[in-house]
Amino acid sequence: MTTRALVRGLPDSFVTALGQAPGAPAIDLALARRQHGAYAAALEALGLDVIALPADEALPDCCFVEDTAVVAAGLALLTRPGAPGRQGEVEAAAAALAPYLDLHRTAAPACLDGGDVMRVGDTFYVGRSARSDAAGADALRATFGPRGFEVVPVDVAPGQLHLKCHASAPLADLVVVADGSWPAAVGFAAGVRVITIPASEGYAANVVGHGDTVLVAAGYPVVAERLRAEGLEVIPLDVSQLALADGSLTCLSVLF
Ligand code: CIR
Repeated sequence: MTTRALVRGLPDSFVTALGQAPGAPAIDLALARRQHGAYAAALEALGLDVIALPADEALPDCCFVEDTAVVAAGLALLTRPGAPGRQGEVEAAAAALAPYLDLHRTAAPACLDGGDVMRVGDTFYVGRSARSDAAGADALRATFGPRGFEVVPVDVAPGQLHLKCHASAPLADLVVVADGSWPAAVGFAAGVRVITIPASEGYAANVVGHGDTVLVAAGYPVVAERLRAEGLEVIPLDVSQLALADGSLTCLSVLF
């Protein structure tokens, strides 16, 4: 079965994207675009069918398409992003996904960002964050519960944008978490392997898996080594300019 990846280009206004830390270097737009292009090319090289939406100048953060939809079991839950200025990103994703998936919507006033939703097998862990609330988790449950998914709320550490900033599930039975970022009380199903990586490499806990390959942020040797030890092929990608806008690897695509 073909796996598709929805991605979206970077507008010039990306230099004003949310999440830039005071005093951080300015975003190099040309480099950011090259890094984004390399990401899409890596997905293509893995055999994914990449659907690239054009950027919208009115939506500086539109490349972070993950936040607009949660996809599983032939359904897409279109989100209602917690940052009001990002809510306009959803319609283009809806139009792109409509030919393939049965669309559901997150009704106002609920808020949900895809970056707060981590699927591990048939469980969705959903962050309670500044962007996603209890009603957003309810929307997830209403959409996917009838398909047999469980929804487990997880408190996101203060100061952390999304649940998946420091965690991801590159395989249905493999989770990568940064030390100290995942509440000890929230466990995983039997059979799920958990790689805990040093907090100093926490940014790179966010990886994208496809088959036995993982895309990993370049420059994080412990994470790369731990994934290789799991038998995975590691493809390092430099995403330094996307990171300046609080973005990481999963944020840049919706895989379905
Ligand atoms: C934002 O603050 O919304 C964007 N600058 C970054 C979004 C990153 N998305 C993600 O982690 N899923």
